[in-house]
Amino acid sequence: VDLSVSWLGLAMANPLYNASGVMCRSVAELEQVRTSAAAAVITKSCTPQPRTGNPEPRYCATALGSINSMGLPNAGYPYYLDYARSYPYAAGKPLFLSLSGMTLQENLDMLSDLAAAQLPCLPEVNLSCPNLPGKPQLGYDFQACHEALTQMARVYHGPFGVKLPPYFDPVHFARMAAVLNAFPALRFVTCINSIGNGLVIDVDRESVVIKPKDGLGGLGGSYVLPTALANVREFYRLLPGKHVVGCGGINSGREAFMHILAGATAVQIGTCLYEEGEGAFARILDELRALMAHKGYQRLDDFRGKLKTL
Ligand code: RRO
Repeated sequence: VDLSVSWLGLAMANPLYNASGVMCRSVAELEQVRTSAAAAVITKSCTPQPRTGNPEPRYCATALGSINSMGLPNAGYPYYLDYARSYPYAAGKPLFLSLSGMTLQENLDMLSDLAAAQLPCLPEVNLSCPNLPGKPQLGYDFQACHEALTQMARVYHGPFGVKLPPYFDPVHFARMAAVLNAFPALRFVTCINSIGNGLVIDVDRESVVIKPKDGLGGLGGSYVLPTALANVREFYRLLPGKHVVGCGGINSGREAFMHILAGATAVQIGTCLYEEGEGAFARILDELRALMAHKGYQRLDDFRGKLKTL
């Protein structure tokens, strides 16, 4: 069984890497991912200046997934740029840099600087952080997304991608796809960020479980799998010629298979990686390989995007 993926001129030994935000804030964490069975690495979303993020507790795992309101804690764009400058690209694990400016101007500043640096890493611009008090998710404002992408494409001419929030309505899928299809340099979309502003309740304590926003936070893990799959499948159909990266609810080879069947080129692991550690990559790969062998598939192209309807 051959798990390799080649896309955007990049070669990956397999389709798995970390979801931005998990195991990727410090160089030590990034190196944990890079030296694992993951086939690529993405950094924590960054802002021009370092941020400490929201007050703790700000992440909690449950039986079905996780809730977080981290608030974009990060070491600052220059820290991740330094990592990207010294990254061993020749070792064959592509590097993605997640950018999440607090304003359009901050994204433009980071993208201009990254363009000047001429590095082989690819930006994934985060249009979907749900956890900044008072700030709506850009991905839910189609006109603002069109304006932001127009200005970003003016300062950054290379291939890039965006991290999208989950959408829940066919009209919204179509409207966002129309925006994204206007930008040929936009080569991939990552679906999905966490489902924003859920509320997890602890019955024993009769309390919320995270401190920021009186307990509201982004949901990840098994809670979000069907929503993630719907977003992957819909954007796979609506964005011909672009790649969809699947993220949301992958705990085993089975969910990785589902994302790829729905059309994902590659897949990211978030909550499961946070809870299990980097050993999750090798385990999920073993399971995916076994499932493919059982079905008689030799490579990912044999089933990618081939989800049947009734
Ligand atoms: O840091 C966060 O609170 C965070 C971000 Br930027 C994001 O994009 N998604 C998420 O679940 N948490």
